[in-house]
Amino acid sequence: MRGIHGCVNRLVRIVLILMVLGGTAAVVLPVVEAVTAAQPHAHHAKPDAIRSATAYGLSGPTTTTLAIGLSMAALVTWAVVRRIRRRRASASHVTASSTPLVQTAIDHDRRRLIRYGTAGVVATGVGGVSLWRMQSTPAADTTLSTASLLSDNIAPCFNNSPLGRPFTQPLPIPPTLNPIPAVPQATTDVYVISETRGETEIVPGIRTPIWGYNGIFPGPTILARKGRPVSMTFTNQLPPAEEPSAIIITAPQDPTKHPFLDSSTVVHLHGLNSDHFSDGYPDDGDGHKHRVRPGELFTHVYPNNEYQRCATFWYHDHSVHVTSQHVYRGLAAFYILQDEEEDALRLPGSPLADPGRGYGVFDVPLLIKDVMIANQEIDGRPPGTLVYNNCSHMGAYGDIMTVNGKQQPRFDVANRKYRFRVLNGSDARQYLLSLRLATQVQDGPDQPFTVIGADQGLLTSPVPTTEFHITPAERFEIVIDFSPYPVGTRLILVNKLIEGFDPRLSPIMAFDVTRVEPDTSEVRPVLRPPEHPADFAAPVQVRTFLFNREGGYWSINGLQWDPARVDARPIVDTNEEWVLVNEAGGWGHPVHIHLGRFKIIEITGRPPRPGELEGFKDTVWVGPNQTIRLVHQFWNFTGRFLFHCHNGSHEDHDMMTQFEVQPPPPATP
Ligand SMILES: [Cu+2]
Repeated sequence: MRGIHGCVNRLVRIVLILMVLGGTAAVVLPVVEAVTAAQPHAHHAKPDAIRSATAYGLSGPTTTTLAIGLSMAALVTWAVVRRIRRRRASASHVTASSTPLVQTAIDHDRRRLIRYGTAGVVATGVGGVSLWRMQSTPAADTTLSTASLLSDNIAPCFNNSPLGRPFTQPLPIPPTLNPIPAVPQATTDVYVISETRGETEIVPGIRTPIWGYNGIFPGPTILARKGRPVSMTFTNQLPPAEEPSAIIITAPQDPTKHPFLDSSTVVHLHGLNSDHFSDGYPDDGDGHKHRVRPGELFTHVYPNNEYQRCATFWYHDHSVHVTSQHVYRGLAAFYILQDEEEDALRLPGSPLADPGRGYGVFDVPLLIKDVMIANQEIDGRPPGTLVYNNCSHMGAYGDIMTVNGKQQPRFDVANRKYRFRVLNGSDARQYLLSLRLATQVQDGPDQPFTVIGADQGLLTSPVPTTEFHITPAERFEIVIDFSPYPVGTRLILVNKLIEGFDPRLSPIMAFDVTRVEPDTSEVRPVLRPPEHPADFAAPVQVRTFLFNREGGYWSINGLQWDPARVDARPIVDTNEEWVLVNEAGGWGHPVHIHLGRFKIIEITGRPPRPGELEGFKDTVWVGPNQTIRLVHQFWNFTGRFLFHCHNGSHEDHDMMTQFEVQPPPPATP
C-alpha cells in the first residue's frame, strides 16, 4: 500500500514540476521575446532571433489559452498534493492505520491523484507540442522567405494607441488639385499649395493634429501629363518652432549633432527627373538657400519630359534632419503621370475603358502608413496627439495601420477589375501584402492578383502573383479582379510580416464586393517596354556603396551626411553600375537614388520580388546580407542630387550622401 502511494506521490511531484516548467515557459518565453524584439540594440541579432510578441501568439488566443490552461493545471495539482499531505499527516495520528475509514479516504485520494495526474500529463504533452510547433514552424507560409525579407522591428515603438473597430471608416480618396487658371495657350500647369497644420480623424472619434499640404493627409493629388510641365509653388505656413504642442517626440533631435531649421521645408518629388533646385535639395550647404521658413515660398518646375516614364510618384518633405518627423506628421501626397500611350492600354480606370471614372473610382491610390497616437494626456499634450517614437533611430514603427490617413479602412468595390497604386509611406515598416477572404484571413489561402507596375511605371509584362513585398517609399501597381467573388464577399489586405495574426497589425484594409458592374478594361500581355535610349545605354563606370552603421549612426561607406562632400561624379547622360552592399545581418535599408531610374541587374541574398528585375525603380530594398547590382541613369541635369536610405529615421541619422552630375568633358581635338 505504501509502495503504490509513494509511487503516485512521486508521479504527482514529476507532474507538478512539468506543470510549473510548462506554465512558466508558456508565460515567460513570449514576454522575453517581446522585450528582446523591442530592444533597439536587437538590430545586430540574426533575423531569425528577432521576433515580435506576436511571434508566439502572445496577443492571440492560442498561447494565452495554453498558458492559462497549464497554470490552472499546475494550481489544481498543487492543491491536491497539499490536501493529500494533510490527510496523510492526520491519518498518521490514527494508530490503526488500516481501519476501513482511513483506507477509504486514501483509496479515494489515490483515484483522484491518478485522474488529475493523467490529465496533467496529457495537458503538459499537448502544451509542449503546441509550444514546440509555434516555435519551430513559421506562422505564415510564404513564397518569399520571410526571414530573407524581414530584419527590422515588427513590434511597435509605442504600443498603446487608441484603436477603433477595423473596417468601419470608408477609404478616403485624396482630392485632385486643379491648376490655377492660366493664360490662354499656357504650356505649363501651375499649382499653388500651402504647407500648413490641419486636424483629422485617423482613429474614428479621435481628433489628431497633423501637418499637410493644404492641411490634409495625404495631400492633394497632382494628375500630370507627359510633355506638359508642372510648376508648383509651395508656401510654408507651418506654425513656428516645429509646433511642439501638436506632437509628442520621445527623443527630440539634437540640433548640435544634427542641425536643422525649425519648421523649415523643402519638397522632393520622389522619382521625378528634374533640375537640382526643383529636386528639393535638403540643405543649404551648397551655397544656395533651399529650405524655407514659415512665411516663405518656393517654386519647383517638373518637366515631365520625354525621358520620364509615366508612373506613380509622390511628393514629400525633405528638410535635412527633420525629414522623418515632417513626413510622419503628414507632409506627403501623390503625383501621377500619364500619357496617351498608357491611356490606350485600356487598363482599369483608363479613359478608354472607364471614361470619367478613372482616378479614385477604378484607378485608386493607396498610401499605407503606420502611426502612433496618445491615448491619454502625455507631457501636457491631449489624447489624440501623434506620438513620434523611432526606437532610438531605428524607425518609427507604429501600432495603427492606416491607408490614405484612416485606420484600417473599408473600400466598396464592384465585381470587376481595379487598378491600385500602392505606396508605402511609412517611416520604416515593411509589408508583405496578400489578399485573403475575410473568412480565411488568418491562414489564407492568398488570393491571386496581378502586379503591373513598379516605382517607375508599368512593367513590360504583367506578373500574376499572390503577394508582394513593399518597403518605405516603394510603389507597386496592382490589378485586382473582383469578378470571381460574389456580391457580399469581403477580402482583407494582410501584412504577412506580422508573425502569427494580430488583429491590430496584420489587417491593413478591407475590400467589400457590394455591386455588379460591367468591365471592358484589360490587362494586356505587353504593357510598357523600355522606350528611351537611356534604358539601353551600357554603364560606363562601376561604384560600390556599403550601407552600414558606424559610431552610433547609420552610414554610407562609413560616412554620414555632409553637404560639403560629394561621393560620386557621374557624367550627364550616362549610366553607371552601382553596387549597394549591406554586409550586416541585422537591419535592411530601402535605398533611394534621386534624379533618374534604375534597372536592377542582380540581387544576391534574397529572391527577386514580382516585377523587380523587369521593372524600372528608384528605391530598392537592400536587406541584411544582401547585395543589389543596378544600372542607374544620370540623364538631363547636372548638379548635386541625393542618395540615401528611405527609412526616415536612418536618413536623418545620417545615412544620406550625394552625387554631382558633371557636364560632358570637352571633346578632344
Ligand atoms: Cu536604412
